[in-house]
Amino acid sequence: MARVVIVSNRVPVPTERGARAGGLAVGIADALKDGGLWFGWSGQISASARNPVRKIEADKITYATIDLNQEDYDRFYVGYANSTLWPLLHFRLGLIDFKREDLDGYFSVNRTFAAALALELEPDDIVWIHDYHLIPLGAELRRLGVRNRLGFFLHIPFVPASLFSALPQGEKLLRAFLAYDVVGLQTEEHRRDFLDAVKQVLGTEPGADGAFVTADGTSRAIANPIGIDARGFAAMATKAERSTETKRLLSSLVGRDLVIGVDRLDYSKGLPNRFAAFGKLLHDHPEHRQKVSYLQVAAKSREDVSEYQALRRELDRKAGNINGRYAEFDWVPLRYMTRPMSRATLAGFYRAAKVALVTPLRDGMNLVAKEFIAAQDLNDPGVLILSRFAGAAEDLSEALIVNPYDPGEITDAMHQALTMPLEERRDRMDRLRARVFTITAESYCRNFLAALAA
Ligand code: GDG
Repeated sequence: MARVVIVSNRVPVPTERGARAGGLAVGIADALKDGGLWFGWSGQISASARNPVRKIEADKITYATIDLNQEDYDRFYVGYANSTLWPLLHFRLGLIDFKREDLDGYFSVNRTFAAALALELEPDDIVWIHDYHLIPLGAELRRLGVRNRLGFFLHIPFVPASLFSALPQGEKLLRAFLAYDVVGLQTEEHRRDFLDAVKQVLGTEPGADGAFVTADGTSRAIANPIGIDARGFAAMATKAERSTETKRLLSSLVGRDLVIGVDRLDYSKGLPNRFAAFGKLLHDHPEHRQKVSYLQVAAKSREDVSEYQALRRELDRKAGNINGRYAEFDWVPLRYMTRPMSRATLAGFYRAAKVALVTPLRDGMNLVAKEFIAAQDLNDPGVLILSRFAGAAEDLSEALIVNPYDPGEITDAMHQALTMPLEERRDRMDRLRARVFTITAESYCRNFLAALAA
């Protein structure tokens, strides 16, 4: 069987300590269950720039990483990837901070990755590249003569062609997708928008099956939603129910209902509107005062990007306002933490929660929604409130679906969730679980690799 090679910006090297937030590693680890190579950035910045590849072996997987130098990090990672592509592909043109040097740095780091990776590849390897940091990697590999099957998966949304056209030199980026045999997107909507941009910007007419002919052969765009290891996560949550952390949490609630949110601290996640909605709940429905506690875990992320620093200040202030206004000496309405927690602790907390708030303004998929569902106790399940702009909403229609641009809709959904009869909660959760246990990390990896091998 061909060896699988995974490439992602960050590599979850097993020796690294501590919890880190982020959805990508959660979903794709399954592709290497029979072993393989995982290649990418070490997460280290080193002065001597682009050190040779460092390797660690564990569980039949070789983790191979390279460092970036400070300039690479500033231009490629902080700059183009996270200050141009991330806001653009989350529909936030106003937050784009484009610099030509960043674009050059982005392509240059992709060339460096390609040069280092090409040396590691064997002729039959199947290469699966992940996410917006590495869009041009396939084209750079082809330039070096790599003939392997190359697949790419975009974890974040794609935008309509009219928005994409705002990207300076966007044509160059879009053309880079054509080097792949398969381009995967999270949802049908993202796939449609991607194919439409290919057509409008590059003038290449895709076939009905999402295939288009390129200089290198045929390329195909597929929708392939990511999932989680639902069984594993459910087991973790059941076990964590009896953990010290969950017991401490429950005893601190003294019988109050728990509302939970878990996100990277990112402007795509819609946290300010969520806080506003909770404030409005306490204002409009005084009967919930002292009866609910909302725990928001907002794990710090991308702290070198200025927009994230601004968001953090905004949330600090908003959390303070809500608590200053509504807290009692023995009740803090909003518990807001920016420190990450362990995955097992989170699993237990999801299971303890009555309501989960997943209200991004845009999200490729959103795995927190799926984790919350997998963690529920079916005898007394919680209620998921889900933004219609999360990719997950395409499939999870039995959640309470909201438009997060109107905090009032989130407030109404919270009230509905907190007062929902057990029967209805069970009914909805049953259907949601069926989806989350069908579309899993395993099915996601299997489908993509099958499409790539075809
Ligand atoms: C991107 C796309 C897509 C969060 N806080 C902590 C923590 N987390 C974990 C969650 C979940 C993951 O991070 C977040 O995944 P999401 O899918 O919600 O979001 P992104 O990080 O933005 O992921 C997204 C995903 O890629 C996969 O394709 O779904 O749309 O944006 O697993 O549990 N984990 C730990 N401590 C925390 O404090 N350990």
